[in-house]
Amino acid sequence: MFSTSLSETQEQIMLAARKIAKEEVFPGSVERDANAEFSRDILNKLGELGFLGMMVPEELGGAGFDAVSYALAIKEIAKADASVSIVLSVQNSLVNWILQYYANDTQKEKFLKPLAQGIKIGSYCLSEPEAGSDATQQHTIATKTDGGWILNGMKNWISTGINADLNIVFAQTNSELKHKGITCFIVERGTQGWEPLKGENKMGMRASDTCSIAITNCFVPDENVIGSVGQGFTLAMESLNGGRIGIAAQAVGIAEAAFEASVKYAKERITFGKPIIEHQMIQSKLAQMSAKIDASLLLVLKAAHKKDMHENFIQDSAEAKMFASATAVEVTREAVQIHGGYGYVREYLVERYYRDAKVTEIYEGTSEIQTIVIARELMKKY
Ligand code: COS
Repeated sequence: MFSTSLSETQEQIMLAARKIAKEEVFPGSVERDANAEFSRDILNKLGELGFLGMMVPEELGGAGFDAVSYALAIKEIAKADASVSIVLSVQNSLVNWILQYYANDTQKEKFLKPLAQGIKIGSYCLSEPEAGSDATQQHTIATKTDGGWILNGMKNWISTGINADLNIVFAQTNSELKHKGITCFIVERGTQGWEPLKGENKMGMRASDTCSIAITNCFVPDENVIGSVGQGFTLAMESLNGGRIGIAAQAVGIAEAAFEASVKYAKERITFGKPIIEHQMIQSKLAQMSAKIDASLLLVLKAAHKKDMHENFIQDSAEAKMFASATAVEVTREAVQIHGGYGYVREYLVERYYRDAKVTEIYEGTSEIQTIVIARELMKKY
């Protein structure tokens, strides 16, 4: 049964993540945003502490957290710097998850262990210029050759694409079979024909890199096929179910940061002879913000709990992402409003939170896609 109270371990992991976020992740976040600077140093530190292999079992080099603890840790890191949290979310819920559940023992030893130990960073390459929401439309082609496959195509919007050491890549191995002809590969950094292009100049999440990847006659050996040939779309969809918990947790973290900044500011700022927190219109905003953040967190915890219990959580993770991302956008917009003109300039953090929040409604399935996922699950039930 889903309970809102955390276990002692979950509470401790959240508090540990909060401390690390404050001490190691927050410092320099303003400058990293301004300079669009990716910090490998911070990821190395987080990796040493187990944050790059949170849900991977200890025998495979990970920290062995449950999904609830994972979501709480992502929330805390996102509160300090959402750009860092997206790297963790992609690595933990997409890349590591696929390898943990679908890689063979040799692949786990070679690829999953260094990821889980925080030595390597991973990316997840599904999106293409013509395959975003409609993910079945993979135009990257993998052609069979002696001992492996030759990949050709273009990937788009790849988080950590420039800095990743290992890349999970989906490609069409049999176009006639449509989505049942998609296969999952792992491509190592530096492989000939694998070329990350210039980083995108983004509105938010500026300290994480996002790029397109040109794939030209890129040879990938048979031993780098993850799962079986033709099973790739299932891996993509199943991993995204869990990925959406990470993004929802990230959205809650951004919203919490904006809310706390707003309360602090509202207590300090005086208008009409009193702190603005004493004005009912500000109180109304804060009450709405608080209620929606609480509701979002509960949806995240419910989805994560069901994942931990090995129950079907497809609807739950889509609901958590849809609601939490809308909340993050609304809360950060109101935070800017509460700050007035000060909210619109870089001296205060809320304008960054507003910019960072928007993409949570877009990546790992837009809000519109989440409504489709929810509605399809509902139709199966009723
Ligand atoms: N979990 C597990 N399997 C799923 C699934 C899910 N959430 N959604 C679909 N599938 C499976 C289906 O069961 C079906 O399997 P079979 O062919 O074996 O029966 C297969 O995937 C195809 O499903 P469907 O026919 O529903 O595919 P659609 O083309 O209609 O698309 C959506 C389904 C829209 C849900 C899917 O394309 C999607 O999630 N798109 C968003 C992708 C995304 O998040 N992009 C961002 C990239 S990462 S930044």
